[in-house]
Parts: sequence; structure tokens; C-alpha cells
Amino acid sequence: MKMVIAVVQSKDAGTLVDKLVARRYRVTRITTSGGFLRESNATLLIGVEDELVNDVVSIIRATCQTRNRYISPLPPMTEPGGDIYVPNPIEVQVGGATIFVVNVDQYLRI
Ligand code: 2BA
Repeated sequence: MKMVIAVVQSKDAGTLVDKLVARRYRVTRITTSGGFLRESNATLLIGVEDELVNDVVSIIRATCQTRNRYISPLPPMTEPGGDIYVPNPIEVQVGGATIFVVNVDQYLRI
């Protein structure tokens, strides 16, 4: 058995959970946030038999979109009376999903 851990954008998470549940996969959704953008995203835990991992990944691939985000870098420390700092937004491409597939030693439902 494997645990598929998928970090996805919040905008895609609801649709993705709906699709997975409709296909009878068991899913846990956790509200998380990325360390870089500090924005809310979602992490899904999906425990599946080994032979179903590819199916789960293809559902994620078909559902989650890559999007561009723009962030403004923090201004550098300046002395009073120094130059005015006008930040140039930086474009960041946030992937459709970041997926980890890990082995599960035991799966118990009590
Ligand atoms: P964030 O950490 O908020 O990162 C959002 C996007 O910012 C990343 O998209 C990437 O394009 C960029 N980014 C992240 N760290 C960067 C850095 N040190 N320098 C320059 N650009 C950087 P994705 O790579 O698609 O990642 C989307 C989200 O997936 C991440 O949100 C994070 O929550 C998660 N993630 C990605 N890789 C991970 C990893 N190796 N371990 C744990 N979580 C990961």
C-alpha cells in the first residue's frame, strides 16, 4: 500500500476531493500553507493499493492547474531620507500539484 501526499492549490482542492471520492478513494484534506508564498493551500492524504497510484496521479494531473502568482519582495532596510524603493513584482509559477508517494507499513481501520 502507498500513501499519496499531494499539495495542491486551494482552488483545485474541492473538485479534486469530489472526483476522488466519486471514484471511491478515501481522502483526508488538510488545510496547509506554503512556506514560500505563505498562502493557503491544501494537502491531501490518499491511501491506496500500489496498483491504483497511477490512477490517482492521473486524476490529480487532470484536475490541478498551474497558475502564475506575483509577489512583491520586501523592501530592503533604508536610512531615513534614502532613495524611495519601488518593488518590482516577481512572477512565481505554482505547480498544479506536488506529489509524494510513500510506502505504508501498516493500514489499520478500527
Ligand atoms: P510554496 O512554498 O508557497 O511555493 C509556491 C511556489 O513558489 C512554488 O511552486 C515555486 O514555484 C516557488 N518557490 C517555492 N520555494 C521557492 C524558493 N525557495 N525559491 C524560489 N521559488 C520558490 P511549487 O513548486 O509548485 O510548490 C507549491 C507548493 O507545494 C509549495 O508552496 C509548498 O507548499 C509545496 N511544496 C513544493 N515542494 C515541496 C517540497 N519539496 N516539500 C514540501 N512541500 C513542497
